[in-house]
Amino acid sequence: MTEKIESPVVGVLMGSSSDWEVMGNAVEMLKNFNVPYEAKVVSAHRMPDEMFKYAETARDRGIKVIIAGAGGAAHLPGMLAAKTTLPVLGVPVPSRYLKGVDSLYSIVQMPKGVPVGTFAIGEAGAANAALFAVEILGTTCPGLAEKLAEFRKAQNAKARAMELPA
Ligand code: RP5
Repeated sequence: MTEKIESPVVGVLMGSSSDWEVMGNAVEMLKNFNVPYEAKVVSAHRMPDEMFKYAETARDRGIKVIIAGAGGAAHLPGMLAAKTTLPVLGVPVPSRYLKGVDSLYSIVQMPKGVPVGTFAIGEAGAANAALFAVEILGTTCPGLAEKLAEFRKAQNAKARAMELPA
């Protein structure tokens, strides 16, 4: 029997393995929704040729959304977006000295014409970028849209059950 291997529809890229602690939150969320993904280190300034190749070939390989996390002068999301018309979601990774405010400004301030959807600095941004990718995929996949609705319901129930100290 041949096992059906689902090819990835979301690419989770990061500029360094040091970004994994944050970007792993995106992967975890995609796993929760059973979305086939691939995760790779593709550094914009250390692997520029590989970065361009990834962006140029992603659509033909079946990728629908790219999530890109980077820290510091975080040009990875913007440069990927320059080379593909797939949606690129940028996650600012906290940096050592400026704590990710540099990453945020680098990613969010794309000049008009080449958009990058920019998320919050750190874990919340990574998780929300994955949720946003699921929402995009959910526009054409009713099963995913249903799972998202269940996810929201669970959050609602959790918040309603919250209690404060007397
Ligand atoms: C960026 O430089 C990476 O995205 C990472 O956030 C930062 C530091 O990289 P390392 O020096 O830890 O490899 O390109």
